[in-house]
Amino acid sequence: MIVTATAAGGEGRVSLPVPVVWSEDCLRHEPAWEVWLGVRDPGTEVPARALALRDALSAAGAPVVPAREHDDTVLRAVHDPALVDHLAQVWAEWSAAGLPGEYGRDRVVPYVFPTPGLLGALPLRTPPAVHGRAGLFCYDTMTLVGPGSWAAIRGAVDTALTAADLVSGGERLAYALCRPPGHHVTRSAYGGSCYLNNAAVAAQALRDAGAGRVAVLDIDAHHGNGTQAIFYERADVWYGSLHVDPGAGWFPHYAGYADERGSGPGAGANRNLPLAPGTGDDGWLAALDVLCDEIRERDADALVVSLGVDAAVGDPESPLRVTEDGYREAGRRIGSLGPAVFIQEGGYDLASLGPLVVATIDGAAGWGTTTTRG
Ligand code: SP5
Ligand code: ZN
Repeated sequence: MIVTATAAGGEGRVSLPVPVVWSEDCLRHEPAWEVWLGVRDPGTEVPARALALRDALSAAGAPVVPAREHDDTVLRAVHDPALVDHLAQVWAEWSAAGLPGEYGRDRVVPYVFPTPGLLGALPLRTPPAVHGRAGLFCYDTMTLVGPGSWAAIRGAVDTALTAADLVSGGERLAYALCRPPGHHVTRSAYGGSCYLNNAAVAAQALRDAGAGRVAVLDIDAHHGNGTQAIFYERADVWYGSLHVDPGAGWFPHYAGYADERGSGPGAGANRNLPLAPGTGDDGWLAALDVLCDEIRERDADALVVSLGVDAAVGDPESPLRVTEDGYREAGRRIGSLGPAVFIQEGGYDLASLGPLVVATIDGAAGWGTTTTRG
């Protein structure tokens, strides 16, 4: 029996019984800026996000578990090893080229992108100059690399893998406090404030640990184009997302449309539910139900949840209008699906981030209701 918190708290209160996986390294990435439409704006995906989340989850009583180091086996299966090597080395090369010191370029930002229209029939080369090579792996100007970035990027992967281990080992739920986030990263290209795809790595780890069918449910406000791309031709990992309609002018602009259903062996194993700007709890939860039904029909053995809380009404980065109660209800519905690894994605309102994630995880754990359950 679980005795749950009362409105007054105190007597009978039990802690949020979901392990929170944490790596101090995740604080080391300081993007500093986002170059958006040619102007350098202050970064939104800041270390304070992780501290706000950790503090709120600890205050709710969740056990904080250190991330364990993992080798690169799963990471290099999910991603092009050239992308992993690039991220590990690019800051050192950028510094060695004198770009920060002599030219005031304090972060890695690409300026030339090898689009299909540029290349035509030419082979895709690897430019020797690091400032030219940056655009080979990065598809936007908002996702900057600095001195501590690699430690945080790799720490986030270890965080996701540790949470996946916990669920493979029998925990019903685990939460990975990943930062930087990951769902915009394809097999070989990063962007959207993301560098390596933590959720995709967790999904592959669950597969490797014996789950035959894995579902990735993405409730971040933005479409997870990277996760979709990684699994687009696979039948063993289903991907479903609800997000603000890219066709209404929102990032990632080129993916996230309803007619993207998977291809080859993965045909039918991808589902996008784009939502109109302004969509609130009712429309968002109705779309969530469509995805939950599909996950049940597929009889997934394990679930990865890309948990972005930027669909919240107070978030500066999306026009969706989901409330904290909406997130709690989403948590309940997701929690009923089976074992789940929650991976932190976006969410940028520092004041409400923590309560939103606590509400979601709390809903999933079935904890925090006002009655005593048996
Ligand atoms: C993980 C995640 O949520 N990535 C989202 C990246 C999308 N960023 C788009 C940024 C657009 C420019 N922001 C303008 C700030 C207005 N408040
Ligand atoms: Zn987002």
